[in-house]
Amino acid sequence: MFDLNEKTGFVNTILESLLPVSKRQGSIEDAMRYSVLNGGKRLRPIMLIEAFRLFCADTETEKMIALPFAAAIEFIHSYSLVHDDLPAMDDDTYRRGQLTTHKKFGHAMGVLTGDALLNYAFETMSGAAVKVSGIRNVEIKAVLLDRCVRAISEISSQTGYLGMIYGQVRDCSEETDAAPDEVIKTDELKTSCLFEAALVAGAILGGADPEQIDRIKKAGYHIGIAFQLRDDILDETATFEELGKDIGSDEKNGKKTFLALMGREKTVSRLHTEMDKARETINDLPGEHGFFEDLCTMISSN
Ligand code: GRG
Repeated sequence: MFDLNEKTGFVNTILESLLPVSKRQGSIEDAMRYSVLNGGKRLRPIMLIEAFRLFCADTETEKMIALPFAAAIEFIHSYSLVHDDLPAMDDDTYRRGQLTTHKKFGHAMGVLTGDALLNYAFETMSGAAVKVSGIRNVEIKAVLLDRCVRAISEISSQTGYLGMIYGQVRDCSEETDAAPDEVIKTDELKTSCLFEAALVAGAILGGADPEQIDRIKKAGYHIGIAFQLRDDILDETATFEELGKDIGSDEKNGKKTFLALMGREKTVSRLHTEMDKARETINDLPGEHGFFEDLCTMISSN
C-alpha cells in the first residue's frame, strides 16, 4: 500500500509554496491559507500527479505543469467545501477538524474566500501555461501549451454549471422521494466530476491518447461514486474525531442519500461494484498503476 501521509505531505509543500502569503490576520490571503492548509487528504491532487506519471516520467515537465495543476484542483476542491459549509447550504461548523471558514472569518468572508480560491485556481493554471510559452523549443512549447489548454478546458467544464456546480444545485433541491438512480446522478455530478477532472487533466498533461483519456475518465467516475457512497456511510457511522467535520449532516439537512434510500447492505455492495469497475478500467492503462489499485482498496476498505 502506498504511503498516503508521504504523498499528502508532498502536495502540502506545493500548496504552501503557491498560496499567497498572508498579509495580516483576517485578510483574504489569511482566509485562503486557512481554508486550504488545514489537513485535507489531498486525494484529488495526488490523483492528478499519479495520472500524469502514468504517461510522462519527465520531472521538469511535472514541475512546470502537473504540480501547479494539482494545486489548482485542490484550490477548487477547497472552495467547494468552503461554500458547501455556508449557512445557505449545509450550515456546518467544523471542517477538517477546525472551524469552517465562515465561522472563523464571518459569512461574507466565507463567500469571498471560496470565490478567491476558485479564481486563484485559474490564475495558477494559466500561470503555468504562461511559463510554458517561454520555452524556446517551438515544438515542445506547442505540445505543452496544447495540453495546458485542454486540461484547463476539462477542469473548467467538469466543475462548472453542468458538472460539480449542477451536482450541488441538485443536492440542494433533491426531492425527498428521489429515485436511487437520481441520487447516483447527483453523486456523479457533485463528486465524480472533480475526480474525473483530476485524472483526465493529469492524463492530458502527461500526453495520454484519446482512448486512454476515455478510460481514465471512466475510472474517475467509478472512484467518485464509490467515494461518495463511503462518505455517506461515514456521515452516519464515524465520529467527529475521525472525520474532523460535523457528523449526521446529511440527516440534519434532510439529504436523500443512496444510503438513506437503499440501506447499508445495498450501499456497501454498490460501493464494491463501483470499485471493481474502476479496477477493470485502470488495469488496461500503461505504466505502473499500483497506486490506483491501492486507492481502490483504500476506498472500499473503510
Ligand atoms: C459548488 C459549493 C459547491 C459544492 C460542490 C464538493 C461539493 C459539491 C460539496 C462538498 C460536500 C460533499 C459531500 C462533497 C462530496 C465530496 C466529498 C466527500 C468531499 C470531501 O472530500 P475529502 O474526504 O475531503 O477528500 P478532504 O478534507 O480530505 O479534502
